[in-house]
Amino acid sequence: MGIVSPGFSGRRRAGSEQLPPGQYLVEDFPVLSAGPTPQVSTGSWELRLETETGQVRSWDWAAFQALPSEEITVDLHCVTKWSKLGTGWRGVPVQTLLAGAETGAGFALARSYGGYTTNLPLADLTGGQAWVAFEYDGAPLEPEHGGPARLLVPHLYLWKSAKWLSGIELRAEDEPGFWETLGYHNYGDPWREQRYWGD
Ligand SMILES: Nc1nc2c(c(=O)[nH]1)N[C@H]1C(S)=C(S)[C@@H](COP(=O)(O)O)O[C@H]1N2
Ligand SMILES: [Mo]
Repeated sequence: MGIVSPGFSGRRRAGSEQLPPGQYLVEDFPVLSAGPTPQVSTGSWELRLETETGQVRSWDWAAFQALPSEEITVDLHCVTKWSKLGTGWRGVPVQTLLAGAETGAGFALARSYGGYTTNLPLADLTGGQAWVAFEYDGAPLEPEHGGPARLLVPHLYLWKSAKWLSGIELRAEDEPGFWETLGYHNYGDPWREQRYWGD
């Protein structure tokens, strides 16, 4: 077991390379949800981090808001082929939530209010490439886009960015989440066009 430490940081691309293969640009912000929007009030909101040995930490809204957050501008790429460039968010780096957590886990499962799940390597949540975002475009994140707070992992297809985030479980073994079980790629790198199983 070790302490989670900062790793590599996300790739940066410029100019004509901004759109991954097979994607088209949108100017609006589509809403894609597999079910109804859960109504989660900040008064009852809780974010839970559980390690593979069962250690649990949790933050209520006030404790979460007291964490250092940062403004980020990132591109979004949905597996249904729309991309939106230069979106502005405020969020707490996942690295900050993990700081000091004793874990040797290689994987994480994000859980949402409403039951949605998605899996990813823990390394993709650290090193300044993933946030728990609670503002979009300078305003509180709207419920339809995942408010009060959502995971934001912009270097992977957007289904990995769990809306209405309720928890992150650190795991020794990988376990496919909602869309991954239904045939979406286990990793989902838009630059390698990893949309579905076998891509
Ligand atoms: N909890 C939850 N998170 C989710 C989803 C969902 O259905 N439920 N859909 C995913 C998919 S497929 C996409 S493309 C993005 C869409 O985010 P948006 O609605 O803010 O555009 O959310 C992702 N996160
Ligand atoms: Mo999606």
